[in-house]
Amino acid sequence: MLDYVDLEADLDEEERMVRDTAREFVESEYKPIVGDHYIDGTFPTDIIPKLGELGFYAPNLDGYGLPGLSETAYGLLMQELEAGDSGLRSMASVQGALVMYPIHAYGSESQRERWLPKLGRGEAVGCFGLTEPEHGSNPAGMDTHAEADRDGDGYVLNGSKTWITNAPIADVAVVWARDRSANGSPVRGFLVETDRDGVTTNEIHEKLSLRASITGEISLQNVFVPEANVLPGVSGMKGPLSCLTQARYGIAWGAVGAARDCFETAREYARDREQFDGPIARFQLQQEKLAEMATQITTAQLLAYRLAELKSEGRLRPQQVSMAKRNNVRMARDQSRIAREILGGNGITADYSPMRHMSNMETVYTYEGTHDIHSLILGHDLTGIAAFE
Ligand code: TGC
Ligand code: FAD
Repeated sequence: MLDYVDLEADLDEEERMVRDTAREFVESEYKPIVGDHYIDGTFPTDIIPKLGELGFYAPNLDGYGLPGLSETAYGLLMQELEAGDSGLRSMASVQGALVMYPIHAYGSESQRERWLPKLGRGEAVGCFGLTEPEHGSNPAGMDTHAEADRDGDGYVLNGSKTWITNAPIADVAVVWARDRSANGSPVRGFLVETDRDGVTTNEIHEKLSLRASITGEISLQNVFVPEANVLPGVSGMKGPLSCLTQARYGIAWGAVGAARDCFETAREYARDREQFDGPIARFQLQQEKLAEMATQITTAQLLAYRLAELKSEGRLRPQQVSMAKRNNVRMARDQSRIAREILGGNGITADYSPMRHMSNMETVYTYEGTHDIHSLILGHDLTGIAAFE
């Protein structure tokens, strides 16, 4: 596997073990089935507990049965899962970074005890409801709101969320809503069990990207949740945005995995495929493509490794994560297309991964903050002038 500047040399035993376990799972159990799931537009839900058994949900958190692995180990895990498919990494990202992280960081003790062990084992599935039909890049404009219940023992939620990964199969949704009963209507996080009266989730079927992942809507109509279901530790947009930083970190690593899988597929194909009486890998035009891919992947990998160092030292800034998400996903989007080119006609089939990765990258380029939004976050950081509006 491509590791051009020998980053492996700096990994400890535990990090190698996590990487190898994930790689082995992806190669032997996931790659053989992903093509069919992609064509059918399904996710293999039977592997959800298996991913839990392997410790793939939030392994960088500790307590509640979670191992507290290093940020590098977590990044390597995301890299290996996305080498399989962005839908597989999404499953782990949403469960770990967007559902378990806020419960761990902002939840009450009883919320943590109730949900973290089950979510960690894959016995329950969570989803993260931030985006709304009219509020995507600007979630602060959200319409979903909570009013104090008349009896004063909870809240009534109304609103709708869309493009929510795993909503149709989730047991619990972390729903971000404006608390109209508090001064200034701050955004709060609510743990909403999906079997509550008034909750409906519909699947979005017409996707041409991230097909091996379940995506849906959440409709909330006069849904009562008790006070005990509110995340007590955070108020304001910092709540959801801090979760996004965790997930974007995983995506910065994951995109490298998808691009690496495209590179390895293209390299092998170029060596095997013969035209004009020899392998196409002997043509300078093809070698230039492989050289550029390897260089782009390696530089993206270096950025991801540096983020891990900063994160483990507690010095990582969200803007640095934006730079890596923006750069590494654009890299994977561009390089997956080049890999597809090297595969010729075969490259458009589900027998090979590059076109699937290329199509997935349209989603990854868009979710967790579009490429444009990350440009603006960086522009703001670099100039001190916000250009969002
Ligand atoms: P702003 O006024 O800038 O900040 C509000 C408060 O939040 C803090 N903050 C952050 N904290 C941690 N991480 C971040 N990335 C943070 N960004 C901001 C900030 O310091 C402030 O704190 P405080 O204490 O002063 O209150 O917030 P804003 O509402 O103006 O945000 C602007 C903007 C455009 C950057 C933000 O809205 C944004 O990032 N928009 C993009 C939306 C987005 O990424 N949506 C993703 C939805 S989830 C998803 O896509 C899951 S895909 C899952 C999968 O399948 O993998
Ligand atoms: P819009 O915000 O409408 O943007 C449309 C275009 O306008 C984009 O090109 C954007 O870059 C540009 N634009 C917007 N604002 C500006 C600006 N200020 N300056 C310049 N250009 C701008 N969300 C969740 O909450 N939970 C999930 O689990 C989840 N999973 C997803 C899964 C999939 C498959 C997809 C596709 C999306 C998912 N999302 C999820 C939603 C995702 O985060 C949003 O799609 C994303 O934030 C963009 O919002 P939007 O689609 O409404 O686009």
